[in-house]
Amino acid sequence: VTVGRTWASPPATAPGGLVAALREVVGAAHVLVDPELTATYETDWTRRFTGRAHCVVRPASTPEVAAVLRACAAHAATVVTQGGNTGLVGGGVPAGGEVLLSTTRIADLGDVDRVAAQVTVGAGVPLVALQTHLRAYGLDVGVDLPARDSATVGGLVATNAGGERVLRYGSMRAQVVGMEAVLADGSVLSRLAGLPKDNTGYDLVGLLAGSEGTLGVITRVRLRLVPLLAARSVALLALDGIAAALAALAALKERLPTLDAAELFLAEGLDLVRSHTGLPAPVPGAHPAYLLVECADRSDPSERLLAALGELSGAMPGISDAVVAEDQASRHKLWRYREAHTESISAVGVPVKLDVGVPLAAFAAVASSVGPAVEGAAPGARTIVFGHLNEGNLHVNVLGAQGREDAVTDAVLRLVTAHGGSISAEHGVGRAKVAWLPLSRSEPELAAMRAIKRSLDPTGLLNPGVLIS
Ligand code: FAD
Ligand code: 2HG
Ligand code: ZN
Repeated sequence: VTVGRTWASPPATAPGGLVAALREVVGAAHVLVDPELTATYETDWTRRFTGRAHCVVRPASTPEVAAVLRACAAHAATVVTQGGNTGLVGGGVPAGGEVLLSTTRIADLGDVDRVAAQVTVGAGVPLVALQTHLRAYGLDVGVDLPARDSATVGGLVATNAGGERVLRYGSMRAQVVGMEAVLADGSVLSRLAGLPKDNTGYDLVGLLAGSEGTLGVITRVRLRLVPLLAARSVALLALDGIAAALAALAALKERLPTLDAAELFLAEGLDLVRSHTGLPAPVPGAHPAYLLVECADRSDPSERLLAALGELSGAMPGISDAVVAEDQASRHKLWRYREAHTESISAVGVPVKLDVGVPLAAFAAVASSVGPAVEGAAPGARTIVFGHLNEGNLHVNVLGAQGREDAVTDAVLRLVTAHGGSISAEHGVGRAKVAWLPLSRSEPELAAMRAIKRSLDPTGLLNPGVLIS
């Protein structure tokens, strides 16, 4: 098992002449070999995964990507695709010696088709740039997440990212109505018509979504859009435990058709966020659990949210306190308590990140068993748990487990799958969880996945060691 540790940095020794060939394709300025320039591409956001690239190549279009892949194939070099490098499972950084293909120059923002409510954009467009582009049309994209400033559309599709609005709109795959992608042999799949009805066989677009760069390089994406719902209201509930959070969520879903987020964090995560950010306590006192909910509509949803909370506070003893934010600055402040978890954890150390999906019926049991499971695998390690409650998506972050990463991963993923859960809810498998994929996929499924990989990428050019061993 080669997960759970930082890879050594072998000398970049891909076959000679490749850099020259790539310069021919994209221009000398867009092939980086100087370690000072390549360094930021070679380590992932968490700092857990790192490896030297043979070089970094930055094509600007689909034909350039195709020519890059052909050149790499001709030189028997392997390729790792990278978008915004915000991935959390080590899938977008080299293990050592690969060509790193950065998509950030493929950043065209197409005209919005208002009738169809669709847009085609380059894979390297950051999510925030897409959101800004759409705002002018009164439209939005159905996925949002804290890495929005850097995460790219291509990365979001390749990982089938989830985030904070899955409750209302589904994950990234559900937003994709078309795609252009370059396969390992340089051929181009182009399905950008965005036809709402198109029953002509295998769903290749859906297959590439969530393939984590192992089947092709996504270059353009056609997305379905949702109305921009600028009238928002956020509430933070302080609760006596996870069971109360689940009960409150069920009651709020019944009452609030405009609900679009339901995020959970616990006392320990809040303490960490507060010491990192200097934020004051959101409500007086300390509470075991917090549920952040957001409603979004064309007209102000605050009144209905307040009314629903009023009904709950009389009927549910587990709710200790609640605060509601209506204006943008106060909403942002409440969101910070939840969204600042990842950076606050990384400020303390390099965590083992385990993003898992748990059936809601087992959610409270798993969430409370995770700490003891980690303690058994890495005594003294610190476990911080938070996540997207509606989807049963727990983010288990373990600090202070250096040298015990595999043991911690094994303990948590076995606990989760023993309760019918998934080893990855939204971040993907990447390099971090390859060894544990059989916990979530049966042997026939793995065989089918390997057969697909072999038929689309017979030489193993793309993202070797990611997703499929
Ligand atoms: P990268 O990190 O560059 O790559 C990720 C994977 O996709 C790699 O395997 C890479 O090879 C592949 N890839 C990237 N671009 C392409 C392409 N064009 N074609 C083919 N393969 C490609 N994720 C969530 O799901 N929900 C969250 O709420 C969430 N919050 C986050 C918060 C923070 C602070 C951070 C740092 C990360 C968070 N993430 C979250 C993880 C991350 O943002 C997502 O996985 C995102 O989709 C990665 O996009 P990226 O452009 O950074 O991809
Ligand atoms: C989030 O929901 C992200 O904030 C990151 O998915 C989770 O840091 C994590 O573990
Ligand atoms: Zn998340």
